[in-house]
Amino acid sequence: MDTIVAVATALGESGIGIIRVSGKNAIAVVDEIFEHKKGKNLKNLSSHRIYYGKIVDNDKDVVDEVLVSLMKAPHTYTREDVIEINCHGGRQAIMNILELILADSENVRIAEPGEFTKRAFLNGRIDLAQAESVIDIIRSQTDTSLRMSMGQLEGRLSKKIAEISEILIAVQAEIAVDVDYPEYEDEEKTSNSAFNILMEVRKDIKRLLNTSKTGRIIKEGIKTVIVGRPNVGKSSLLNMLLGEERAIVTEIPGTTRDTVEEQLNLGGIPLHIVDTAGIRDADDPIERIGVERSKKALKAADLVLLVLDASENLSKEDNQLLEIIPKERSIVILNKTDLNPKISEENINQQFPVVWVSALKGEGLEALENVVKERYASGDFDVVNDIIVSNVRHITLLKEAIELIDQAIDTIKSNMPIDLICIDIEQCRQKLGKIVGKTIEEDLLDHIFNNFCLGK
Ligand SMILES: Nc1nc2c(ncn2[C@@H]2O[C@H](COP(=O)(O)OP(=O)(O)OP(=O)(O)O)[C@@H](O)[C@H]2O)c(=O)[nH]1
Ligand SMILES: [Mg+2]
Repeated sequence: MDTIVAVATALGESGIGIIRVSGKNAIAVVDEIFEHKKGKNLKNLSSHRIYYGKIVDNDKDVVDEVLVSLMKAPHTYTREDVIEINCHGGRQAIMNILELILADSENVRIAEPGEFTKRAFLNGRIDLAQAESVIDIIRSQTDTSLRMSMGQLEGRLSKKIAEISEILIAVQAEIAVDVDYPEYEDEEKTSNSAFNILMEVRKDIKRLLNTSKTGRIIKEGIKTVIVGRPNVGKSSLLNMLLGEERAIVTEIPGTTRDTVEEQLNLGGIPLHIVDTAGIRDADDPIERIGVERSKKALKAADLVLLVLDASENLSKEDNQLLEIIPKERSIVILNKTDLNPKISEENINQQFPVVWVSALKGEGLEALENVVKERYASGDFDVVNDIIVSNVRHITLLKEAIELIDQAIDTIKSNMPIDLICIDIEQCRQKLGKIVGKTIEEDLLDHIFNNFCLGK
């Protein structure tokens, strides 16, 4: 494999920046530009140590003062030789060093996104499910989501998949014996035992799948949409939740034309939140498009926050909205409580939880937090210790695996020859194998790792 290099830290002003090199030429490439304080070459120094020195250009001018981590194969992130150069964090220092390394274009090239982790997978240090968890860890917005992804990196899901696969192999083996030595085996006994085992396997996979809704919410956030008629304070509510002036707020109805999307953390629960254009029968064509989008967002949401202006009587639009929002997924926000209230909870259909808020004064945040927590806290699962499936690819494969188990179970139930279920079981094992990357196509691999950031 080629030797690759990339900047592993975010580019911007920071204390340090890290440039990472991996591959058989890694040490030689860095030795060309690194002047160790004691004049030694990295190739002659011990592994898993950090060395102080300078990066110099072709004219031996000093480019930066650095610390170089030397990690010789195989005990490294990629299982190849890895060097990490810790330089000053400014964009220029990092780019100058990167350019110097890339000048040796015969021996090193820039890495693709996720290529270091892809190598960790291809070289057998981690399996595919673990590799996928790395990007989830990087993207984690909450402690819960970080812990969930760490569990996957530690191999909890992989271990469970391996367990299930082994059970399936045992079933296959038993059937094979039955077919090869029918005189010693009792087909009915084999059938019964296969049936019982498959029912258990089904339960196991089902249990994993049952965690996927929680898993998805923990990872992607609850899809939340703020709706209401114009000027009730939707954008103000978004800004209050974010703690910054993200969306434009004015006293003019129809201020928000297009949807505004943000990711936020509400008391440990991640929300993917959308502020929408006020819903009314608009004449303005641009506003009308916005209103259509709001209605669409309403349909796709896990959670709807309907904002009403408590300082005004319920209008026709408010009542219409109260009719169309989904009963089990909505919370009614009575905003502008700093003004004289004209509506009270009695005016609202009792099916909805009601929260009083003043987005202007920043009041009521905690009450809203509590209602959301009550609804979505992952009470049923222990995110730290349970296996929680959150990756769409894994969920799809588990669903396919369960279908194959069901087919096999049906075959046994209808008293067909037992060896007929072997194909289903084999295919089921292959589906499970794809989760950990045992049987996987090259283009799918590219697709998975292309979602990574550079330098990881
Ligand atoms: N007194 C008071 N005024 C508020 C409160 N929240 C919002 N407002 C005011 O109400 C007006 C409209 O606020 P926005 O947040 O723009 O309302 P919106 O629902 O996003 O409006 P559109 O985008 O036009 O649909 C602004 O003048 C806000 O300052 C509140 O809690 N109390
Ligand atoms: Mg608005």
